[in-house]
Amino acid sequence: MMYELLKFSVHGNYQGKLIALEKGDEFPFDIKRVYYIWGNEKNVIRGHHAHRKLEQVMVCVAGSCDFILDDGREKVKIHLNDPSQGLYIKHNIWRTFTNFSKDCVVMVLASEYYDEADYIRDYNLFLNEVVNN
Ligand code: T46
Repeated sequence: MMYELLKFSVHGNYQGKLIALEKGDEFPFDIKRVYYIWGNEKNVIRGHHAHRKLEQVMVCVAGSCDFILDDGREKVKIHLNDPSQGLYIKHNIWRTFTNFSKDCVVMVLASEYYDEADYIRDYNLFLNEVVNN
């Protein structure tokens, strides 16, 4: 399976809404790192890489964008526009993301600390390393 869409429980009342994420039934791993991405022009294409080990959950906390995932055999496009939804991507999946709304903020929860050696940034290397082995 290339990805899972996680649905988070929302605590809501007259004040507004709140989501809390911690490892357990609703969240798959211990979070070691959080980063967020915003201020992208609509048609910018980010990503263009896979990870050897890292697992991540992407949450579009404001606005919307599209993730395109590729396991070397097929591609899928997932539209994110709901802060109560998390896109869970395990390792060995090539990803790009684009089609950013002006107000888009993507928060990413990661299973590992930042490590450039974990990135596969060459598509042919990805195919050789991941798909053909
Ligand atoms: C991913 C997608 C969704 C750091 O110094 N620390 C970090 O934790 C991260 C994520 C990045 N950086 C530096 C490395 C680059 O100089 O920030 C710069 C931009 O990173 P990158 O070009 O990898 O950004 P994206 O948007 O292409 O990819 C990022 C994540 O790197 C990646 O894991 O899955 O967001």
